[in-house]
Order: sequence, then structure tokens, then C-alpha cells
Amino acid sequence: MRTARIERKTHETDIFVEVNLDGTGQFDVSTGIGFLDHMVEQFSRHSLIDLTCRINGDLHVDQHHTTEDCALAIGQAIVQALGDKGGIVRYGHAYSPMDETLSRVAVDISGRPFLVWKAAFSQPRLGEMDTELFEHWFHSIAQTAGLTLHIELLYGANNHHICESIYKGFARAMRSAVEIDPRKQGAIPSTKGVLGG
Ligand SMILES: [Mn+2]
Repeated sequence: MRTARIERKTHETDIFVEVNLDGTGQFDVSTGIGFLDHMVEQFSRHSLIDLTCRINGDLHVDQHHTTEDCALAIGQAIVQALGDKGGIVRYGHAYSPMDETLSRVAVDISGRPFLVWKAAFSQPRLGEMDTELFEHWFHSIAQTAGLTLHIELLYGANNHHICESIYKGFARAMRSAVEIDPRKQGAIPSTKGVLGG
């Protein structure tokens, strides 16, 4: 089983994350931000990555540190669980419809962090969560997991649908990318022989 655990305590957050890349989408998520929990749970359920994510963050300041560290720790756990990335599919993409909304997510577990974000919200908040933090969440997970990540909202109106379609699309893209391809027989999926840098 490809698993990892991250425990990290700073003046801003106290965080515990566990992942199992070969799971069934079981989750235990409590970040202290209801809407973020809802999104991280979608990520687990649709990626089939089992995910525990418990955070005690400085929400009396604002939601920035908690959101950022949530993504950083999950990304760190994923890359740790991937190990040398031998045999993985590496690439994944998904078109993600949700009612009137359609988004597209493409990912390469390249070791070269890069986020292209072409999405916008018309509301400043979803639940109590600041919508500007979603781009930052994806930027942060791309940094630590080493993802080249392209996210585009093709169209949509409802802010809840827009956000949820992006998280579900990311989940499905990651589900494909972390999968072991038996035809690769454990080979690192790069002609360079190493993924990253
Ligand atoms: Mn929802």
C-alpha cells in the first residue's frame, strides 16, 4: 500500500494528514472550515485516495494559513506516498460537469510545480470561506506534490457548482495519474529516468 503520514505544528496550524493512494475514497476531514471540508471530502471520494486531514488552525486571524497548510500537507503526503513514482500513469485529466457548469482539469505529476488557473467566482464567499483561497489551495498543493496543474472553468454560473466541479475534476485527474500502470512494470515514467527538476 502506498501510504504516508504528515504531522506538522507551527504557530499558525497544528495538522495531521494521512493518505492511502490505493484506497477506496474513505475520508475523515476536519479543517475547521465547513466548505473546505466539503471540497477536501470530494477530493478523497472521487480520487479514491483515503484521506485523513485534521487541522487546528488560527481561524481567529483568517482562513489563509489553514487553507494553505491543508493543501501543503496533503501534497506532501501524496508525494511521500508516491515514493520514486515507479510505474505510475503520471498524467490525468477530466472534464467535470455539474449541472450548468463545466470545468476541465489536467495534471502531470512531473515534479515541476506549476499552476495555470483560469477560473473566477462572482461571490466573495462560499459558506464562510473566502473564494480567493481556492486558487491558493491549488497553487499550494501543486508546489508540494510537484504537479503541473491546469484548471479551467469552461462555463458556469453557480459558485458552489463551479468550485465543486473543479475539485471533483482534480480528484478524477489525480485518480488516473497516481494509478499504477502494470504495463510499465515499475519503470519511472520519464525518458530522463527521474521525475522532477
Ligand atoms: Mn456541494
